[in-house]
Amino acid sequence: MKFLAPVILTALISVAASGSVRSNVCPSPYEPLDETRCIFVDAFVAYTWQETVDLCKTHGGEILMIEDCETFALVYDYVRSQDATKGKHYWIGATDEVEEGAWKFVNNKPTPMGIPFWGVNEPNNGNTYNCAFMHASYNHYWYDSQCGNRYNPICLKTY
Ligand SMILES: [Ca+2]
Repeated sequence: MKFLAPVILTALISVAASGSVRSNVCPSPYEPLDETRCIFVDAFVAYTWQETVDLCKTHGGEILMIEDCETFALVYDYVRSQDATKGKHYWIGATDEVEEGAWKFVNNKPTPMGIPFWGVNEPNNGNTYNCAFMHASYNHYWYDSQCGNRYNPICLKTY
């Protein structure tokens, strides 16, 4: 058994690795995020919030919506692990344009508030800051901003 263990371990690792390689099912320009979702990050062209919503629809997906910690961690790791992407601000598909302080995603679900999603005391800029983005200088925690600012887009698409 002492000599068998590494063989079994190697076999398990190769099964796990082949199970996670799903690049063939995410259409370009998307790459795999996890077992059910593809991600597209454009680190080179900045858009307004509404332009980002429209861009993602054009690419058959939706502007980034983060409804749980696991998704935040996956997106965070994806963005922070690449030199081209880690220094940029990214729009999130959350807005309080309709009712000040009532943050909702573009799919109309409520946006999670507080830790570990938003920056300290965010969102805090009232009626003129109605769109959310991930702030590159603050560990990509969420901040409110003017929707007409230009930040980089992240789109998600289910397989
Ligand atoms: Ca607001």
